[in-house]
Amino acid sequence: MVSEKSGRLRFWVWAAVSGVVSAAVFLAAAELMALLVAREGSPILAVGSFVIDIVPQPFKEFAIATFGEYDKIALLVGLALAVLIASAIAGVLEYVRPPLGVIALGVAGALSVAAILTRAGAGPLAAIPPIFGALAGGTLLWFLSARLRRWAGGAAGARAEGPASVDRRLFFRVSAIAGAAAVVVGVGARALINATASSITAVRSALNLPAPRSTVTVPAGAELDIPGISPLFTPNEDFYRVDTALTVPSIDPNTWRLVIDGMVDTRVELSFDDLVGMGLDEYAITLTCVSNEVGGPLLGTAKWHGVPVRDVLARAGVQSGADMVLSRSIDGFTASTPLESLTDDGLDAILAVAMNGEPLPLEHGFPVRMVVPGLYGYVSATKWLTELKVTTFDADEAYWTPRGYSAKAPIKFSSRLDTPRTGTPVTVGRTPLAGVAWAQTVGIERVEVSIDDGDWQAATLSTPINDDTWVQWYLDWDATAGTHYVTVRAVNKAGETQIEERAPIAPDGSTGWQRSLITVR
Ligand SMILES: Nc1nc2c(c(=O)[nH]1)N[C@H]1C(S)=C(S)[C@@H](COP(=O)(O)O)O[C@H]1N2
Ligand SMILES: [Mo]
Repeated sequence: MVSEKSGRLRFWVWAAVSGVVSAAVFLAAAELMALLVAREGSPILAVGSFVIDIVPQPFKEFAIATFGEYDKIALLVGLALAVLIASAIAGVLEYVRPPLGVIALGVAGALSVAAILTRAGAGPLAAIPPIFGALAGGTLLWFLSARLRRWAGGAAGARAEGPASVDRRLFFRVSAIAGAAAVVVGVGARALINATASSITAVRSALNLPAPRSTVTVPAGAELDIPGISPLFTPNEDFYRVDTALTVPSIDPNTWRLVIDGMVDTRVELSFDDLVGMGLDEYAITLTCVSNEVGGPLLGTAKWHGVPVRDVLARAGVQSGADMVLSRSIDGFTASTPLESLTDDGLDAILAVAMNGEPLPLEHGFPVRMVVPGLYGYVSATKWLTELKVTTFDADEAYWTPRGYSAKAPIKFSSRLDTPRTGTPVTVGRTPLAGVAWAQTVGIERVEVSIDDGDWQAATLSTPINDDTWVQWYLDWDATAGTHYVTVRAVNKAGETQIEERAPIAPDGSTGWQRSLITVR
């Protein structure tokens, strides 16, 4: 004999299951429609991107600090858990107080429509997937819940055969079929949507970029041979990635256009061939993220092939009064770059099409991105570039400006110890202390090391390629047993010493000297 209470609990569990199955059908139906009519109409991605855009800054920093480059996967897992719990509740609601559960699904559909239509580049068709999904999920929940209530009613009447068992069988059969169909259709539709990305991967592989007219000269002694030091050029697959894109945009270079507009004499539209036809040159530039903590990993150096932004802007003719270029990505991200950082003759601000000898990897902005020496990425390094709007800081605002970061952000020069690392003990004896230091556009004059807060010792520098790239440094150390503090600081070619005082990454970049605890045994 089951007690009446556990009997009732059983139906609540099945009610929760009916909610989860209906939500799965909602999402799968929406993915199918997204595949057929409007890719940007996927509720999962739109709601995820919406959350990325609205979560408060401290939470974002926490996510990056905790999950690192897996922050987006963490977000999707969190979102999936929230959907699971909410849909189970909707199932129970529909069971005890119909039509509250169906109404909840309708609200979820309406919120998805809002999240989708407020995203950059979403047409009205993009509302179809969530509406279709909500209709499919809502209908299923209504049906399953009605079967469940009749089955429960029949079971309470203690009839073994008859209508109750018909409802029970229908409930299970329809739940199982709908659940399985949702998984197959949802996963299949997502896979097909992702296949677009792989077709762009194929286009990228087949792309034959002309050789650059000039190449970077790497002087002898530019790269130190010390195990554990950052290589002079960061391989593309090891290059840090930071962006707000939940899925990597897939842009076909054959249909890509760059629009130069705003305060210009003539609005200009360039195709990929137009841009490449202007002639490519090679530039070595170190990119740095404002989110890089002292001693952190969020920077890298590459050889970029590209065209000076100044030449591209000249085609449109910049009008007087402008002081900023708002660069826009296909996904709506924008960066505000001071006009003079792009037009000054001595600065190599470029539109890059290649990174370390190959077309830009998709995650790094294929087919065209900006690279500006001396400015943090969020105010300059727009990936998947589609527009350069010549404007003013008074008139326009970039993505991160209302989110707690400065509109202008030159890189604060800094230095890092790469080896040895805290937590990786070294053996007693001679050990090189080594790392990198960067002061883009100014150059590094000197790197100094202090062991156990003793005198500052000058490290040996690698021969710099130019002032826009980092230099490597090392200092031979006679490591004695025990624990030691190693502190590093740089001096730039303007004679300034790296700022000692600690500052957080917001609003315009961290400062401080890296002080590492090294164990020797
Ligand atoms: N479209 C787009 N471009 C972007 C970003 C972004 O979020 N979206 N992030 C910027 C930031 S914060 C940095 S630090 C650099 C990082 O470039 P990477 O991912 O190629 O290293 O890209 C910049 N360009
Ligand atoms: Mo960044």
